[in-house]
Amino acid sequence: MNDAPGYMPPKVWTWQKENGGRFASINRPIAGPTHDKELPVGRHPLQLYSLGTPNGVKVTIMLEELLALGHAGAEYDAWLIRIGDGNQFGSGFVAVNPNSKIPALVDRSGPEPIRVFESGSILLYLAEKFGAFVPTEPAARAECLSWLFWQMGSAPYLGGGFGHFYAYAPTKIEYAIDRFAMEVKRQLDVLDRRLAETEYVAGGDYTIADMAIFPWYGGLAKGWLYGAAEFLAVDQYRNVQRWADMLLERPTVQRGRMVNRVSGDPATQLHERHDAADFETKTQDKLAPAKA
Ligand SMILES: N[C@@H](CCC(=O)N[C@@H](CS)C(=O)NCC(=O)O)C(=O)O
Repeated sequence: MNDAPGYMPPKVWTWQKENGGRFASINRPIAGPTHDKELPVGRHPLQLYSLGTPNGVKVTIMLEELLALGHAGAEYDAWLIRIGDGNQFGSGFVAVNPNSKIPALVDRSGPEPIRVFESGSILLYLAEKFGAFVPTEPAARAECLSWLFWQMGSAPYLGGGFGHFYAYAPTKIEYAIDRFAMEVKRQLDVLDRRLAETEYVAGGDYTIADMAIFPWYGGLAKGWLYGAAEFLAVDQYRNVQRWADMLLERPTVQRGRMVNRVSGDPATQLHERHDAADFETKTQDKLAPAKA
């Protein structure tokens, strides 16, 4: 096996700053803010502080879905949190999410602001607030929430496990890549078998379970994550592919994927979203002739 040679853990772990791999500059063993920085507040009831990663995209898809359904109360300002620059450690962000990770939401529609952190919790909060995308009938609701929490429990193996060791770790460790590739393929198979039985993940209806799972497992199936499509042979998961293609056709999903995005084709990046017209401006930018 091609393992890193001869590491013996010391009696007590100490922080070796240079050992953090690609994220050495932001990973720390302590919580709390590193600097004072208030968060900006826009004019809409909902203030989102996020980045266009799979966890961030779950929430922007949900907000775009709610707006498309006509819920004006779902109007939102999406502010950019650049995690590579440590924005998640500013005092204002930490006050909204003590865990210092995007996405974080503040609902300012009531007498007192309500903070919500953890993407699954934000999806459920919004679904309950607007009475949409989560079933009320007990069996259907249980199925939806089971798949939502399946995603929350599973994705760390995909991102923090497989993605980290396959794409980001400074050395390729066969044992770690093997272990997490096996688990991620098992997860893809779980989803594939489910989607062989039902149109959407929780059954016949599109729900927050789809919105949570799509950016991770749909993204993996479509080859957007970690350059691992061939390695994991994602084409073999035909039902996941069918479902991901179906969701990708939704204009709401397309818009949600643009918000707070800072990589890829510049035409697909809307760094901040403060108005529905921001998407059109973006499209016009794309169509406008280049300035001489
Ligand atoms: N369980 C959390 C995970 C959030 C998460 O890991 N966010 C990442 C970006 S996808 C982050 O903010 N990382 C910054 C850091 O770890 O400092 C959720 O679903 O909201």
